[in-house]
Amino acid sequence: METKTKIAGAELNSFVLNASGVRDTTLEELEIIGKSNSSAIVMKSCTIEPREGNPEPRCAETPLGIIQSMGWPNLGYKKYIEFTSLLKEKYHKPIIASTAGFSTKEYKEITSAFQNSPVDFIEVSVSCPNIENHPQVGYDFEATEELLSQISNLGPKPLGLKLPAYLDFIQQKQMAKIIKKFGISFISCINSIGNVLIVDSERETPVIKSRKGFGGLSGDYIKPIALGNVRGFFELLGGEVSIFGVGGIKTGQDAFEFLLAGADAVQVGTVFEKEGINCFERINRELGEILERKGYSSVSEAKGKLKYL
Ligand code: RRO
Repeated sequence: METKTKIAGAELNSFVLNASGVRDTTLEELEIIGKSNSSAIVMKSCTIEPREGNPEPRCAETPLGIIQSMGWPNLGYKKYIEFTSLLKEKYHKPIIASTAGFSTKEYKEITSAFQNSPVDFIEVSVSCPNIENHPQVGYDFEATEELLSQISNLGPKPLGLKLPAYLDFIQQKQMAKIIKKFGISFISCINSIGNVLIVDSERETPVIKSRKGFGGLSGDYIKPIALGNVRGFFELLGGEVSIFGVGGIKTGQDAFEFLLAGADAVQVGTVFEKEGINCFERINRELGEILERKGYSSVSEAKGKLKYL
């Protein structure tokens, strides 16, 4: 069964796409996503200048997920604008830019440039962990308002926010108010959970080197937290703002759980890293089978339909 869906009014031909940050930094990697069954191409969060990122080893897999402190390695936003034209022409699927910055001025320059590019959506990351002395903007509501007052009116393309995990409803409420105030079109819940530590007890060291072992956590560990954020925002935003569910989705059943919670589509990162491009077709097929077995005729029929006990 098809799993067509819509984000900010635009059609995606399936419910499953890649999440920013995994195998999406170089043109070669983006072309692999282009050829895959990912329903859009999400690009690595980019900064004004190219960055090499943090020292290696900066990423470690565990059976339940990944910890990483990549440090925003990317080619600089101008390259991603160049890539967008090429990718759109070749792969005919929506392209989502992901923006990062060290100041409002930088976010403004990058967002403005993407507004004047062929990109389809702009996902503004206010949740990048992993930079020394650079807090995640999304945990500072005043700073988020100030940022959005500068970048939410720079052009016609749908603007979204990649949010950090909120562990208290008051934080979700404050952010929902800001999302409505600035007419944000979509949100992506959640980024990896920042500043966790995984210890190798044999070596008596952290499992990654950068930032004394602190890193962002993804995969199975974070799925219930991501679900809680998707559901919280779905209720607060009344279904008016599109939601990408992100965090620990590796099967069609996971995708279905996010759909019930209120997601319009899901982005997959950790499973893409571990399994490769096959994951897009597989998760999508599994989701279609579940919908069919349960008698739903479309994704939209099941959206947000979580039943309370
Ligand atoms: O590059 C990174 O360290 C990174 C980014 Br920009 C992000 O948004 N989330 C993450 O877990 N790592």
